[in-house]
Amino acid sequence: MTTKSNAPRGQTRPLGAQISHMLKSRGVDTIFGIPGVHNQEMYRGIEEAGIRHVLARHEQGAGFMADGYARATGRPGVAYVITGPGLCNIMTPLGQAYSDSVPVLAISSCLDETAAKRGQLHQMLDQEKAGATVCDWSCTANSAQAAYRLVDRALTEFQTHRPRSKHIQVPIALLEGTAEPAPATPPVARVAAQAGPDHVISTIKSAKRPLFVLGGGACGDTRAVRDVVAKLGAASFVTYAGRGLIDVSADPLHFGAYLARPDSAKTAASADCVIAVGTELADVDLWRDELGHTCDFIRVDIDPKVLAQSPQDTMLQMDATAFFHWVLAHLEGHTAATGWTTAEVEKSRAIWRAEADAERPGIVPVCDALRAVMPADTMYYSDMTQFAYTGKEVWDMDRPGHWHHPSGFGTLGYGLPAAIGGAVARPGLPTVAIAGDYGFQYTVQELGAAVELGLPLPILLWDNGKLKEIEDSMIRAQIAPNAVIAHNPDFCALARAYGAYAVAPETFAELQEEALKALKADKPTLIYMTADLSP
Ligand SMILES: Cc1ncc(C[n+]2csc(CCOP(=O)(O)OP(=O)(O)O)c2C)c(N)n1
Ligand SMILES: [Mg+2]
Repeated sequence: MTTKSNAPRGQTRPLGAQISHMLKSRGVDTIFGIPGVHNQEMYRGIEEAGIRHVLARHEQGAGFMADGYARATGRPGVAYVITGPGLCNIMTPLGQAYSDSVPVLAISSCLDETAAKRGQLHQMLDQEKAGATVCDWSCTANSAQAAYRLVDRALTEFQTHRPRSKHIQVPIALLEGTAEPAPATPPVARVAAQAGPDHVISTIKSAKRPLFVLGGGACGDTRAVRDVVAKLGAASFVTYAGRGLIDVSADPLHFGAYLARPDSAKTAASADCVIAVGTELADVDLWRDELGHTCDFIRVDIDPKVLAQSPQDTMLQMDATAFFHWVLAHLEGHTAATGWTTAEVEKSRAIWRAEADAERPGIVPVCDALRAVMPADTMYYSDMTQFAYTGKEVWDMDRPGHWHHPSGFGTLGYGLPAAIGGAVARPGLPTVAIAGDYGFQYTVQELGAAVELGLPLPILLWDNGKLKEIEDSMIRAQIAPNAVIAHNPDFCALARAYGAYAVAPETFAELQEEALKALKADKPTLIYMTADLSP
């Protein structure tokens, strides 16, 4: 620990404060968290550095807010938490950010000594390792220089690698001791321009029925993606994280986000070249083991671990934007004679939409009614509810990165706090939260934070009076449904108790009106919806 410094007076501060100054110098303008006696030195610097702090009501809320902020901006979402329970409480959001490739950085305090001294406040057996189970990495800084290096390493890796959650912990005495400031100049992340081998271009160009599968990792230069797909006359699917990369109203060969429909395997089997970009093709994308293709398969991903999952395919370890620019450069003068027909795409889409409607009745018309009126740049954050599962399939997006869902980890309680982080990140732009009656109660207390912040946030609450997805699953498995009905509070009264607005529209027209009104309000509005909503 540095206690002497050659820095001019006023620059030497407790390390906790220096870390906040350092983050500010690296572009961090907002930190989500909860202070305690262990990490209060990190709070000494926050106001001085000019960083806004959002006080969550639970560290889980802080973590999801940081995640929502990061998904809205592409910039790191940062959270401050205390030793022990603070870190434990934020582990769920860290696991969510890990699985969904979101740049979230949690900085916590930790005890100075754990081996020889038991029974200390907030003590746990191995906090660093606990963090490592849900993060890309979890490291302890044992000096100020190490803390600075770890922060810069995290921020650099967010830009140069697949972004995933990271955890840095700093011993309390180190946070309290004085330290020189962090190095002034942040490291510059450089991603080299890349090109793939020529045979990939010729395979793609000679295909008659090329099919793109676009995941969240393909989000970057949307125009380049659309140009490549159009110039090749390719058909396309998006994963849930890639929704909006292709606008179905402008591209009649876009199948949408229906990859999880079993029959999409037949479509994949009818392609003569599949190009999967920025997608793991994970269980939660396909809900089956295989995509279903039998042809050439080209995988493009920044993460070698994703590519290593299918070594038999053509693998390109590349940044998605670099890939699309590289392909585009080879498509000048190329005229595609597409083997796909708009009729086959339209037919499949209509069947899949009808299937989605039949599986979870009553949701599709509500989605349609809302989609018809919501502003184009609205950003949605959904929880694990049937409303979202259906919405993610049938609600076509015309731009990427505007519907965020806790896909990989599948965590209840994500919707509201993540939407708060998103709304904080995009002041003046429309943000919407979507939750089910059960999941909403995991993080309902963050209504307090949303009210405090005066966020014009509509919260679409889909109340079917139960854990309906689980009940449906039990019935399919021939288990007599149990533990799927919970006593619900009066949600509107609860929201009002927090100081939010609450409405219970009865018709689609009222719902549309209330949703638009909520986007202009001075506080969040709970919009209570049930299957009784009538057209
Ligand atoms: C932290 C966590 N615990 C448990 C689950 C399992 N789970 C998934 S959906 C669900 C029920 C959600 O009920 P509700 O929010 O009312 O949505 P609905 O399915 O009724 O639309 C449960 C318990 C989960 N995804 N996450
Ligand atoms: Mg429910």
